[in-house]
Amino acid sequence: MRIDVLTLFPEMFESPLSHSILRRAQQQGIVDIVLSNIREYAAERYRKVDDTPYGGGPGMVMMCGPMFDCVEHVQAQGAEPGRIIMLTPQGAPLTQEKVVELSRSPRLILIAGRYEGFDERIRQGLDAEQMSIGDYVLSGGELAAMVVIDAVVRLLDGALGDEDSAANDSFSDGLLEYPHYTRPEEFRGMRVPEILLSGDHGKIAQWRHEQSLLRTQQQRPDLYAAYQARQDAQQQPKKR
Ligand code: 9D3
Repeated sequence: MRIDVLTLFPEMFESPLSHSILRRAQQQGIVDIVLSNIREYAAERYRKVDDTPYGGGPGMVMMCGPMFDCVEHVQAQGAEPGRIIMLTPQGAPLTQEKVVELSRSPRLILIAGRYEGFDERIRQGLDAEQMSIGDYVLSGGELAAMVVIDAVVRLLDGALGDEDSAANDSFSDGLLEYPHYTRPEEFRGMRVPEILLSGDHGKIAQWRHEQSLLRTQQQRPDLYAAYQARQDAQQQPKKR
């Protein structure tokens, strides 16, 4: 997969991309992540990438010119036009389902913005999708783009080591994970549950499933309701 990132702050991406899974995936050729600085596509004098909004109002708006030039430049570097995704608070919040869908694309072009927002003709003219990572306010789209990259790349074939497995993740069966413990058996008076020391793998699996259900019910009633609905649907298939 190729991932292009269009940003005014390419340096923000360097550390996250040079550690752990993201670094390994790039070294192994599983993903090619290319950073482009939008400012390099601005007109020579002043290198302007933003301007005041027509109609007035606060803040600045990202201009069309540099953005179109930057997208067209990176698109010319690959056979695939790619899915163009703008990180904006106006997009639908990212879900694991969406992440899986994105991971099946051969190319993503992520656009991270600053300022109040993008000139609407960027979305329109590039036929870009909009994506948010949740209902809270960030200072720009860069961290959101990194979240998308991290979530997508770890799903690519060969990106995870043997120990990790995407299939075992929270959300893969719609339940939260059971609690984990490692040595020592007792820490500051808190003991590891006896069952985990018993060696009875059947009982342990059962306990972990119960804990998953309990945690999901307590921490994420929304996920729990959806899980139950799925179970009920399996128990009593709709007659047609
Ligand atoms: C004052 C109105 N603000 C809209 C809520 C303006 C505004 C806030 C934050 C405009 C841009 C931003 C920067 N945020 C992003 O670019 C962003 C974002 C986010 O803030 N939250 C969750 N997902 C995303 S994706 C991009």
